[in-house]
Amino acid sequence: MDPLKQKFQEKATALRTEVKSMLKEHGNKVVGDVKLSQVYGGMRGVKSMVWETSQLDAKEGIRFRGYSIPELRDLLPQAKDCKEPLPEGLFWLMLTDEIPTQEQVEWLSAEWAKRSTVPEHTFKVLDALSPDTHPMTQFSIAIVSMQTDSNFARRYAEGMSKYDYWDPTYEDAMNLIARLPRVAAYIYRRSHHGGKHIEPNESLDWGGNYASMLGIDNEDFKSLMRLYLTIHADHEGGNASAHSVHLTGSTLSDCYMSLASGMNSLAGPLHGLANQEVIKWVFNMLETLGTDDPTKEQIADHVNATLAAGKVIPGYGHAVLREPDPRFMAQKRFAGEYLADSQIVKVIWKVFEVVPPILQGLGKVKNPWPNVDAHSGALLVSYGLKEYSYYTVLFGVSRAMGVLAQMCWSRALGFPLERPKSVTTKWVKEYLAEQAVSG
Ligand code: CMX
Repeated sequence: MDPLKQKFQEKATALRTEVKSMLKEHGNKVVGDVKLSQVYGGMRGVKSMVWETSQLDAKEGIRFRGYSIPELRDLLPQAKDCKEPLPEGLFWLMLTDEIPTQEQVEWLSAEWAKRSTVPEHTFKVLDALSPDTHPMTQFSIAIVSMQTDSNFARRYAEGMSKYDYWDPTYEDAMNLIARLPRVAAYIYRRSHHGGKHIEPNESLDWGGNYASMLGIDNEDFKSLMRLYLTIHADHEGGNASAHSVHLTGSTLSDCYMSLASGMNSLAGPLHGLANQEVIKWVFNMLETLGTDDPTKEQIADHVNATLAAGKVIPGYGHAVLREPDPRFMAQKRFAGEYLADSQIVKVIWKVFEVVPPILQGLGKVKNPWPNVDAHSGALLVSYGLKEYSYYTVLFGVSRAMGVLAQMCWSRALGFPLERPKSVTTKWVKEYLAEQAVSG
């Protein structure tokens, strides 16, 4: 058994026993109330699932296994001559609850390189699609097409014990994550570079190799990719992409089917697609104003015109966060170190000064601050990756690590089919009437 799998099995076996006895003793304890406004309001704040790999605090932002993003930057192993963390280290941490050593992370880079061969039929499936098919559509189709290789589906068909579910799930998660950079880079090169593909370089780490296959030959871009793939990986379980993977996975759909489900959620403009919408909105503003250096007043006018047209300001607001997103701040820090002269970065920073007071002034927006998607496009444009319809695929490659690490945990802890209760408005009216009578 490989060292990561062995560590995971030890930890998961212990936690499964602990959770079982905790539920025996405390299973009836109440952990929250649900208000009618939450039932109609997208279930905000309803505690309804367990997600081991990360937890989100409204003010502090995300913590992965208890560590904030700045802490991870200090603690996770790095590639040679790079100051950003290796995403492999975060995956190890999410799966085992332990900060890995340099040696463990190098093992994982090599292991993913070994597992990274994409089936030939996936390239054929992609080649059958028009190159102008949205990259997220291509990504989702490519992921499902690889399901032919699912260990879980095969073992389930053969009749596996439920106590073994975690094992082929781990194998599928590792294989799928290993293959995603190749698939994602293939989509980019076929859609935007006439199908001139770049072969993988197996001596590179997971993020460095992805950067190299995209065709951006720049060491700082590799550093950006390592940071980007680390910070987008997980955001606790209730966000739409994670929750979709969790829900689909709870039916015992395998990692391929479940991840595709999550990617289809990520492709919505209120979620991951917001990263393309942000830069599209900024480009549109610069074109409308006829300048690449707008004043704050000009930006404010454009923001107000967007709101007056009944649209949201992409990259701002969040369902849980109530402060600037630490993932935004991590990208801002990167931009300050590597790209302080970039004109598009300067525009994003000015937008950051202008938008929050305007949104605050509307009196209804719960969080006027930027989220993760507000900054990423400016970094990518600065390195020449300007084709913004591709941006959500980058997010998706990263998100796979968090949701699939959790899927290993969900299988190991024996989580059941997810099946919450829904009600009709007629039921709500009758319930309210009964409550009124009973006083
Ligand atoms: N611009 C304009 N209006 C906004 C807004 C924004 N950025 N964010 C929230 N609002 C509005 C809502 O549309 C809602 O208006 P109505 O009452 O008229 O319907 C009101 O403010 C209250 O919304 P909220 O409770 O503050 O926010 P929600 O939890 O409902 O929604 C989110 C959260 C992210 C969907 C919303 O802030 C938004 O649409 N933001 C822009 C899209 C975006 O950046 N999404 C990416 C989020 C991060 C990610 O998942 O990748």
